[in-house]
Formats: sequence, structure tokens, C-alpha cells
Amino acid sequence: MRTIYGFGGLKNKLKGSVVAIGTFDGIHRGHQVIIRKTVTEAKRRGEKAVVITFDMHPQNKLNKNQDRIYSLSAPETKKEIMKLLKVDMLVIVNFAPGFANMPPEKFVKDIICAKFKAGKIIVGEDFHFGRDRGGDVSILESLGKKHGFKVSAVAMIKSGGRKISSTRIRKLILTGKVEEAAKLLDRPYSVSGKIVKGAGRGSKMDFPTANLKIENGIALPAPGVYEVRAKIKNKSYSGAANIGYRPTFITSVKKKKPGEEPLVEVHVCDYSENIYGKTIAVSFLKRIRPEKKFLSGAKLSEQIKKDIRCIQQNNNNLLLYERTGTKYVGQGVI
Ligand code: RBF
Ligand code: MG
Repeated sequence: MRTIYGFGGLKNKLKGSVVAIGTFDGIHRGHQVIIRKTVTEAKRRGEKAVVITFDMHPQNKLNKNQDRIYSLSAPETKKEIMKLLKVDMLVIVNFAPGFANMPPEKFVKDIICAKFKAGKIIVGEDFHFGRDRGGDVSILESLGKKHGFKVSAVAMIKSGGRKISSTRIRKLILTGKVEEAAKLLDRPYSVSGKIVKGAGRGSKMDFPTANLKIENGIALPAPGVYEVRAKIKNKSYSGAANIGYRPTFITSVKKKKPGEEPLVEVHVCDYSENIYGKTIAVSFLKRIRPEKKFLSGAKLSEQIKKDIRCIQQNNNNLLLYERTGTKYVGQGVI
């Protein structure tokens, strides 16, 4: 798969393509239907399967008055999953005013038709595009008649009687319901970041923890302790993660500031190499307990040892996914 950043990155015009366009935040099961259809159609027509997506959630740019929307997938995660889905070309567009203010017809004519030679465009039924979100599926269809491409609008799919959407998944993540989120995503929710030095308290307590530096704006599961898979350099390990503010060590002088982002710390089981500076992807399998204030560091240490033992007993938590009988596209991701 080729990844290009912006339309300028496309040096030569394509001979023909099937293009999917969308925010695709999280690349959940509904998005996967759109992407798979794009790949199948492109193969059938002997053309390239192209996915055009954005580097950030458009709503964060367009609607300044609302709360920030936390993203379910950093561009790197999108890349990884699009590759698994066998997309030929991923185009990551910077959602800057120049792009956001483009009238729908100009976008279709100058980009989709001129640069990508799209014979078919596949989008979700709720797709909107162009200046002021002025374009929709019916506008796209009439532009298709004029410029000679087909349009396929894919219906939203349901789970538990309700439509699957990024908003629904975001709510599950933010309330710690990672198992439910995994069902809608078709893989456990994961975040990745570089490992940075923490207080060093963990190694004194016999369970070294890696502190993660996570890109701003990525959705984090609710504070608490989670059973996780940690992927470092393509090897996957079992682990225990804590998301929160370490109340045991918060003193009256150093109180949590309002709006302060929680810390993400992971204890990676059976890992003895130097972990600092490495990039780690953490997949959340299950929420074990809330983060608590313990009377002493020793009491907390006892509890964490129990957490880790409980996770190791579950042993190879991947089984959890095999048991569901579902083939997760993201299996390469956990
Ligand atoms: N800190 C707390 O104050 N309360 C907790 O309940 C708590 N649970 C944790 C569970 C795990 C699995 C891990 C890895 C850390 C946890 N921590 C908790 C964070 C702990 O305070 C921190 O790792 C050490 O202070 C070392 O930085
Ligand atoms: Mg630490």
C-alpha cells in the first residue's frame, strides 16, 4: 500500500480507480464494509483501490464551539488497518481551510475525477463533503452523471439493534467499556506511543512500568486498570495498564489540575529488555478495576501483583478473541 499526504503527493495521475472517502475514525465494522467493497470493486475492474481520509476529525476544525472530539485512530493506526484491508493507496489529507472550503463540485471535478480518474466512488450513506458540508450522496450522484462515475452509498450496519458509529464507540471507550467497543471495532481498541521515563517508582516496587507518551487528541479509556496486549517491535506481550492520576501518590500539595490528561502506564509481562524510547501499541482487552487510592505504596504494590497474576492466569488473552469465533481484521494489530 502506498500512503501519500495531501493530493500534491500524487505525482502521476492514476489510470482508473475506485475511491472511498470518509473520516473513517476508528475504522469500525461499518467502515470496513465500505473499504472492503472498494477493494473488491477495484479488483473486479482492474483498477486501484484508493481511500481518501483526513489527518484529524473535521468537526474539530469546523465547529469550534463544541467540545473536542477525541480521535479513535491516529494516522498510523489508519495506515496499519488500511494495509490489512488491502487498500492500494491511502491519501491522508490535511483538513486545512483550503481543502475544507472547497465547493463540492470543484472537489469532485479537480480531484476525484482529474487526479484519481475515479470510475466509482463509495461512501457511507451519511457522507457529507465540501464547503459547509454542502455535498451529500444525492449531489454526488448527480455529479457522477455529469462527470461519468458511479456512486455507491453503503448503509450503516447495526449491532445490538443500533447503528454502529464512531460516536457510539467513542462513548464506550470513554466509559471504559472496551470489550463492547472491540465488538464494534472488530478488534480491541488500541493506542500507541513512545515510552518515556516516569518517576521510577515502579521498578522499586518490582513491576517496572512503561509510561506512554500518547499523541494529543487520542481517546483514552476511562481511568482504571486494564488487561492489555502490548506490541513492541512486532512482538506481542501480555500486560497490565493503568490509566489515571495515581491517587495513592497525590499529596495535598500536588493535586490534579482540572482538565489534566491522565497518565498511561503499562507493565509488560515477560519483557526484560530496555524499554525506554521504544514505541508500544497497547490494546485494551478488559477493564479489571477502577484506579484506587491505597493507604501505602506497599498496599498498592500488593494489589498490582494480584492484577498481574490474574492477567497471567487468563494466559494468552488472545484466546478471548478466538472464543468469539469472529475473525478480526485487527488481529495483526493486537
Ligand atoms: N496507582 C494508584 O494510585 N492506584 C491504583 O489503583 C493503581 N493501579 C495500578 C495498576 C497497574 C497495573 C499499574 C501498572 C499501575 C497502577 N498504579 C496505580 C500506578 C502506580 O502508582 C505507578 O505505576 C507507580 O507509582 C509507578 O509510577
Ligand atoms: Mg513508571
